[in-house]
Amino acid sequence: MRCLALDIGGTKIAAAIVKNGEVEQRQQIHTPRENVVEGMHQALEQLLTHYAGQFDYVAVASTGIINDGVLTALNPKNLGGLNQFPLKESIAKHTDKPIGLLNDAQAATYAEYQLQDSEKVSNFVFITVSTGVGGGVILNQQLQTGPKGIAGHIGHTLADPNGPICGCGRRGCVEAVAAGRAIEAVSSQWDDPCEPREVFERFRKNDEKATALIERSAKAIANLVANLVIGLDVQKVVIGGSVGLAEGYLPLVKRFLQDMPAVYSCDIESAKFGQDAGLIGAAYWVKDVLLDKPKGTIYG
Ligand code: ADP
Ligand code: BMX
Ligand code: ZN
Repeated sequence: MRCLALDIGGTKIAAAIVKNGEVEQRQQIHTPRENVVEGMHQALEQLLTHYAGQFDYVAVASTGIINDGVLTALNPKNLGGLNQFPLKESIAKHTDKPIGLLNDAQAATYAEYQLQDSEKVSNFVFITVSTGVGGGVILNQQLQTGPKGIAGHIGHTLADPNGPICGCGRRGCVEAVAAGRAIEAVSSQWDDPCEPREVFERFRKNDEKATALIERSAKAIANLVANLVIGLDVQKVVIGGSVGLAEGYLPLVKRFLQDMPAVYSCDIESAKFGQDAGLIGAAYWVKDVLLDKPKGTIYG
């Protein structure tokens, strides 16, 4: 079966044909930042038209809470203010093939868990540190999507009660402290402003301000990992997203975790599928859970 996989993030939309876990014809466009509703409809039309006739089903991994085919932004600021979007309906205008959807981090979790030895690792978490901070949780070898698709939104647990207000409305979320946009919110105000990519370059050259900013992010993620270990007995965490995969980031998270008592520790690795985890995971999940499901089975 050939899958048209789409991965819609706050910064970029990736698309590819995925067949037997292999990614072909990958392309990437910017997530619309202005006229976001119309922009999203147009981006989807453009991608569906481009791949027309080349797939048997569509699998979408998207930022936001994905429930009943609708995208609800928990943090609308990550999507230029887009709050509610009829994702499935918009895609269905351009294809009569089956369409399945789930949250982007849940999808990446599903992909990365395929690479684990499920006998040894039954409780597993994936964290993306990207535009926002997303997550997916596997408990007893099963991906948790939750009754409303919310499960895994661990970027909106508390990092700092006195921290910045998050785009979701709560104060001090992990996302408001650790995400790419959180780093940018600070670095764009410097006398010598720069984007997160450049903050990382300065951090690697031991620039003091850049190091403090990256450390603030990594410390929040280390504390998030510790909370998951102690709350859910998570055995392994995989980290992805452009910030999470940036050189020097993971060693910092590990270092902060090692500073804590041993009971809070677990294995941490970077995403083996890298930037393709969402595409591959969506393709597998939609096939396994929606298309191949035994008749009469009801999922989320
Ligand atoms: P998305 O959130 O759309 O899935 P990414 O995983 O690429 O996309 O995350 C985007 C965020 O990562 C942005 O805040 C951006 O500034 C930041 N970013 C992009 N490239 C890098 C890099 N090489 N190093 C560090 N941060 C990066
Ligand atoms: C936000 C939230 C999550 C998402 C996470 C990572 C929105 C629009 N998104 O916490 O659903 O999984 O960001 O998303 O509320 P990304 O865009 O950084 O990949
Ligand atoms: Zn939040």
